[in-house]
Amino acid sequence: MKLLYSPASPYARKVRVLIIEKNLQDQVELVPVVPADKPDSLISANPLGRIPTLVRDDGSSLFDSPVICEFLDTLGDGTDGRSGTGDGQWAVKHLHAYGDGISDTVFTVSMERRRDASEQSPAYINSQVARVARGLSDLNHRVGDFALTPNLGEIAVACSLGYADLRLAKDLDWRAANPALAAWYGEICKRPSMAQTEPPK
Ligand SMILES: N[C@@H](CCC(=O)N[C@@H](CS)C(=O)NCC(=O)O)C(=O)O
Repeated sequence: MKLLYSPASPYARKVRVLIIEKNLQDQVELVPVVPADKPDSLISANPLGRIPTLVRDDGSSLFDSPVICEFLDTLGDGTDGRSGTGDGQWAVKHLHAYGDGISDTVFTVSMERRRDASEQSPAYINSQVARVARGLSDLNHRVGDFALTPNLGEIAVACSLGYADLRLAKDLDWRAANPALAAWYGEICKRPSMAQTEPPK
């Protein structure tokens, strides 16, 4: 299989973290692409031109990242609880969506800042930064339940924090405001899966 990805994408990072956590490196080749260039390899697999996109050995493709993660979690030794089971799966899916929602919000700020300066809206950027701050403050109260052998929800949150560091470092001192979340993140970043997928500065 091939995973089309870019090194800074928090969504692709989740998939890359999961691949390492589940020891699937031999089964998935990582192929870096630049979505803005609309390479044929990406557009033919995903007409929406977004990464991550997984191209399976039979040529079929899977996106977006939650679908890829749930598929990969069925491989290897089978599901090892990364997706949750029974009623517990809903808490995992919820946290996964929560982490992705934070990444989505950071991503909108990043996109807004790529527009011409005269077209950017500081009020819009401030409202998005405030949305991230509210989410992280709430997660700071929930983090006591988080594990260090991460499920898909915890992986999504960890990758969203890495993305906030990458794109909102000057806007948000989230560690000072959220010490419990910062402590958990500091520990989870020691895992090889997180250390090996750190986005480029
Ligand atoms: N919900 C999607 C989001 C994917 C996404 O927005 N990826 C960005 C990169 S971080 C992308 O491909 N952007 C290129 C574009 O939209 O043209 C997922 O979870 O896979």
